[in-house]
Amino acid sequence: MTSPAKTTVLGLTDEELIHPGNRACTGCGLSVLYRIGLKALGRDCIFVVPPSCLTVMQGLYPISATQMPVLNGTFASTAAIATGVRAAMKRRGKKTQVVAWAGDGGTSDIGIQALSGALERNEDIIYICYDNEAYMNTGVQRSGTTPRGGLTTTTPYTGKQEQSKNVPEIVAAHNPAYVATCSASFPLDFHDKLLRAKEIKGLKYLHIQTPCPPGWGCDERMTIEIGRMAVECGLFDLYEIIDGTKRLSEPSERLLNKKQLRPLQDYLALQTRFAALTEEQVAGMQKRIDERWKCYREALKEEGQ
Ligand SMILES: Cc1ncc(C[n+]2csc(CCOP(=O)(O)OP(=O)(O)O)c2C)c(N)n1
Ligand code: SF4
Ligand SMILES: [Mg+2]
Repeated sequence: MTSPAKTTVLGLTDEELIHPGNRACTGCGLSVLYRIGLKALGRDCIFVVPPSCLTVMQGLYPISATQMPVLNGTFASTAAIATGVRAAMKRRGKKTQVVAWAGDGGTSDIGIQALSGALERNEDIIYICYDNEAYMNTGVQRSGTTPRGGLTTTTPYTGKQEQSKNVPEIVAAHNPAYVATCSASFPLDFHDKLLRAKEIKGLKYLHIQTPCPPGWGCDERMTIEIGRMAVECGLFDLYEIIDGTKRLSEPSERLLNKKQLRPLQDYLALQTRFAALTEEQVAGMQKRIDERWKCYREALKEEGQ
């Protein structure tokens, strides 16, 4: 497969679809994503957003940070509402993109049944999950995607005990039209994945790791660096699945040529949420990452690349 076209910073449209000034915290990864994501989506779309930091960022009526229509729904029903809005648009003969944009709590936990239903029906919507790995808007409670060992306000002092849910893989098991993982630290990669998603019929799912300084206990100026580290350590893999074929995206693909990945400890050390991890736990996490990347390399060898 040839590499897809890449947008550079200079190639982004000058048009801003969010107003200057919003209620996001300083250093919020979501605010970067949202600004760049809207540039890819363009004006002809309607957002469906459940309770989350995004609702706060967008503002309460009549104050709004977004120039496009936004429908705020209940926590459990984002994908179901988006289904209905898309059906209404179709009835009116409109191509308007319907974009469900939810947090990890709203996706991996309470919204998962509505998402699973929409996936099964292969609804013609874009579903974006920005994953800041906890319920941030309500004070950093653990979610289904909080990493094991991570501290939140509702985990024991030893950190979360359970393995996190791999939502993109759960979604991929439904065989939708398009699945992609993205990072707030690679906004142009996200931008171009959205451009591709817009051209595909059926359900398109994008899952974005999104650093959150107050929730992760990191320096506000480190947002982009920390998200980059997650990718460079091989912890968070960027990929696309189109027609059932998985392909690593360039920031992750380039790791295949590296003899050694950046140590996971570099990433963990910058965040107080990982303060409870023991040396053995970190070593176990590092081992799992190394094994996964060994599998990627072996699969590539088998393909003869
Ligand atoms: C049924 C229901 N339960 C709880 C809430 C309270 N609530 C609002 S936002 C939120 C957290 C959402 O977390 P997530 O989806 O991860 O988005 P984030 O806040 O991290 O952006 C919660 C628990 C609610 N609005 N509705
Ligand atoms: S709590 Fe985190 S995700 Fe929410 S607005 Fe602040 S930085 Fe962004
Ligand atoms: Mg969240």
